[in-house]
Amino acid sequence: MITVTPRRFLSSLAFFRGHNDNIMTLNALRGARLSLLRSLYFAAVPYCYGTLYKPASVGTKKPNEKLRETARFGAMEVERVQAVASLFLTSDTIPAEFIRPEKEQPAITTFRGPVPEIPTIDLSDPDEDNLVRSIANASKEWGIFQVVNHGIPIDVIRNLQAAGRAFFELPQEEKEGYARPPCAQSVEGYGNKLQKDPEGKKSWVDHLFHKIWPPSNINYAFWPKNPPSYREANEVYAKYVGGVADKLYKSLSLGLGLEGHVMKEASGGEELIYMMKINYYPPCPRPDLTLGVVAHTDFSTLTILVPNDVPGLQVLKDDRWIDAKYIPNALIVHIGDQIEILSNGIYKSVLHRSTVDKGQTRMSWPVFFEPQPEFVVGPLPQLVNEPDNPPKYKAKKFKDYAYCKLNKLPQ
Ligand SMILES: O=C(O)CCC(=O)C(=O)O
Repeated sequence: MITVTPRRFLSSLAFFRGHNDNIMTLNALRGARLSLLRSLYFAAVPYCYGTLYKPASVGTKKPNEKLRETARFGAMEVERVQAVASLFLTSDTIPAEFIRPEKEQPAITTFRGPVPEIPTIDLSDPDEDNLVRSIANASKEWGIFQVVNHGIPIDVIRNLQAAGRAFFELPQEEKEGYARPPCAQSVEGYGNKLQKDPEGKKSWVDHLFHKIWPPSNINYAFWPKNPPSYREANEVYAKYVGGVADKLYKSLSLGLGLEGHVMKEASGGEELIYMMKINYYPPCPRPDLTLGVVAHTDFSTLTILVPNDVPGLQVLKDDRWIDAKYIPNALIVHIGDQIEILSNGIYKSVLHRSTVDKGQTRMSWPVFFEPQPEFVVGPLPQLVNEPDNPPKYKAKKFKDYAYCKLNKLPQ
């Protein structure tokens, strides 16, 4: 019996193209190849995951070893959503594992009536009391707000975006050189799907994670060498975004009647890790059925996110999923779980998710401000008193919090 491996199947497609160019129009050929590749996707995915991919990638391989490995196991590229999307460009369907249950599908669950807008805050407001009040109120009522006049020059943001986009436009094999080793403890690297999904569903997004601060924690193996501007763009952005975070921590402290330095120190102080993530949501033929990032709150203290101009972020407000408006040059700030814990529940971490677009690539650049793994976070003693106001959360090391959350275990 001849076993049809994904590689044999691909070679026969190459043969097919070579011998039929003269009798088929290029477009017809492309259509035929796409539908054959789509069939290959459906036929080969279990094989690739179960047989080829696993044994080849167990262990912690260096990025360049992974690159060679991907070249050998070329069919592995179907694992990335960007590659899947390119096979379904002209289709009116998507693979079943991307179709969310109805209770999550954006077409069914997005609220379309009149809604209040996520607060927008001018960070250059000279009236500090007003600024503190606006940030504290938005953090209590929404857990999310947009900031304008934040002081990060437009060029710094454009350079960050251009470098990230150029990375995702590299050939698949080159991107695989930065893949997160499957058994690694850290989230750093190129890949998708971090959290376990009990129903085995997938999300329409690929990502790249790497630390951008502090310098002693950076692993440059996960920083793309291409485009060459990538490193400088990220280093410059790290300096600026840290300044915005400092300003926010200060207002969040003052908003609780605490001294300005408290929140940052209790979040990890100068050792705070800035974890960059780039989300790449390719165009999707059925954005009504799928999600980019599924509903979650962030593990972080704060998250500061740069979006591109394709809307997609949604937040749950008063039990309704509502769209975040795209505001040119604004940054989106999420209150994360650790600030909710430190404030003993006064500030709320925001439940959010992202949708995808039919015709355009959506991208976003969240930076998660996280404590070091061993750093302990719990309700601030200044905000707790027994018996009236007992702690609502356990104090625990950040690494233990993250482990429980990633593995859906009780905190
Ligand atoms: O892309 C977005 O707007 C949201 C991304 C997000 O929530 C995440 O990456 O955790």
